[in-house]
Amino acid sequence: MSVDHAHWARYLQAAVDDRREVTGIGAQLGAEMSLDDAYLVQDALLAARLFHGESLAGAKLGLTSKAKQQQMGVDEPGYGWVSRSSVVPGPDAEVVISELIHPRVEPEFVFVMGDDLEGDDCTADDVLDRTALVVGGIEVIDSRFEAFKFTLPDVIADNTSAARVVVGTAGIAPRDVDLREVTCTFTVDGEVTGTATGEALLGSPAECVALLVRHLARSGRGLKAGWVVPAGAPLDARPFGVGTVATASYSHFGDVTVRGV
Ligand code: 0L1
Ligand code: MG
Repeated sequence: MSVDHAHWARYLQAAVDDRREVTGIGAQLGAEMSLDDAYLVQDALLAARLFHGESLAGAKLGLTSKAKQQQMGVDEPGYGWVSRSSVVPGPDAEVVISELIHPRVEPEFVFVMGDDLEGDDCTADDVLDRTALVVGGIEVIDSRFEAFKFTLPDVIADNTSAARVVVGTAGIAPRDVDLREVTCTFTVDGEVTGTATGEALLGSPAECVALLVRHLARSGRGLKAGWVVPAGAPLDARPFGVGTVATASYSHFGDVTVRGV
């Protein structure tokens, strides 16, 4: 099956620009896209955004916890890009809901890179060596697909539903604590949705970032010093609308709060 990557990138960008849900790509092709094709659609989407003046502030992982994989019915992580305009400084932030389609919020462990990092043999130790800080965050995801229903290739083409990411400031050096033991409690409108530790991210947040680096190495790319790298949500995502207040409280990174306005 031949996939027109630029066409599907325009299709997804139009959904972002018009703030409307669209039908899954695989459903329209009549067959599931390959993951390679999905990443090529994602690349075409990124290239168009860079052409129109966007810049990169990082890269991300999604679907790295069982909670997220079960919520979305997939069994592998996905990788995407963090654009500069999507980064919202925390720890207390507001996000304009009318700019989005049907957003959800989820807590994130965010790596702030101290040095460039690339290589198909990257390990969790390499990640810890090149990371300046790990901070708490909240990602606002906004699948462009109807009712957040998608296949893994669809969501990868859609840059893993990335929309906004609130990045906290109270971080710690990555070797000052075992990141697997950092706890996160997520509260939405006063209700605790759950508590999890970093271990929920495929056993190790640093190993998640190493997976991302090895993925980027397949196309000769890597992480850059100063980039932010959300490693994934240890808990499932919750609806986020006007008036919603979500707080992620981390044992070692303090609180990060986002309000929908
Ligand atoms: O960051 C994420 O885990 C999002 C991945 C895509 C799945 C979703 O939209 O929930
Ligand atoms: Mg996420």
